[in-house]
Amino acid sequence: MATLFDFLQVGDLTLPNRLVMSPLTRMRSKQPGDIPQEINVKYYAQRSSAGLIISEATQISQQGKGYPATPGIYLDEQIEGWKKVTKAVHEKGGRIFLQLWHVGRISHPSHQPNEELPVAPSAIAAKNSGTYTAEFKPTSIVTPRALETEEIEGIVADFKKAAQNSKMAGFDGVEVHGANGYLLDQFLQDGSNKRTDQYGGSIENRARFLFEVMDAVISVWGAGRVGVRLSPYGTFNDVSDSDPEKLFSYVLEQLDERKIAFVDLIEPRSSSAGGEDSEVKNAPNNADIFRKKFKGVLISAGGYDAKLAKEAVESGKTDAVAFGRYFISNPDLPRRIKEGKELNKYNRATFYGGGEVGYTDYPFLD
Ligand code: 8OZ
Repeated sequence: MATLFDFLQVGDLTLPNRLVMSPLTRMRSKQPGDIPQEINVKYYAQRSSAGLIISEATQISQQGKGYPATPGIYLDEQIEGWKKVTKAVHEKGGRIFLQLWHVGRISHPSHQPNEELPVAPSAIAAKNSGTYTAEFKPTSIVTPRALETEEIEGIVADFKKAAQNSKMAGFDGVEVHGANGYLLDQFLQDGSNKRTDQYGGSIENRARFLFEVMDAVISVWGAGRVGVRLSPYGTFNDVSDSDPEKLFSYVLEQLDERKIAFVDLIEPRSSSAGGEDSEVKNAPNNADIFRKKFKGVLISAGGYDAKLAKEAVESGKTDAVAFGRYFISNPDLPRRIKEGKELNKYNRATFYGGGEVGYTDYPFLD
């Protein structure tokens, strides 16, 4: 029986525990320029006792941006900023992957190059999704423009370049963001993908873009330093599919063949991304449904507390558990869980934007 505090081999890395820090959008990079800065260095360094840190979602290009002050990994200054983060985490004995992100239709012209329309598989707006302008004013998203077939290889190239940049920035590997209704998920699921070219229609076609990206990123890092985040049955950002089990079974089988470091699966029971905490009743259990399709390391995320995490790892349901909200409010989360200590409460009002308050000022045990 494995426990939360046993080592775990994840691709080329050996993690000292199975508590992963989830990728967490915090919107606190230096403006203008979306550059990681000193408070970001401090925040990540504080959390370096995680078995693995996965960075906040980081846009691979200006076109991939959808929210204010999220960091990028396509400019030299951004690479320099990230270097300080990875150095500080490594000095404290931690490990950190960068999450590579393109938001697709979940954007607004104010974030796009030349105030153009955001791009998507099809010209269909996500319902009930919003974002903020650069000044943090709430704004609705817009109906996107469908990508031309010929444009897709350019985005794959942006992912590849971003993977190379993340290597220069000193990360230990990368996670491709294929979840939560952003660009790659918009292509996967047939509610948002109505294309008639080789990137739409059949499951194989809808998954083509994801695998072109995965293969490009693997060519840079090697499969042992690449993971992917997926959210089957998730509804955030208005994604839906007519047959999620069939779609994601295919995706996980294909990922299995590539022998990547891990798959990070979000459980649909937790629909808290962006909004209030809520529990989806009778949600399907992704770890149960998809574990047999992917034989490598599974990281499970979404709505875990210490007790649920312990049970999930000890029963073999998952290999590791990713914590989001509790890693925000507990920089020393692994120690607190190990010692059975109380967890600091998180304050949702300071999740997005701002400075050190609600970011680097959550207390350690001592
Ligand atoms: C909350 C707010 C903005 C972005 C995700 C990157 O859900 C996000 C995100 C979450 O994956």
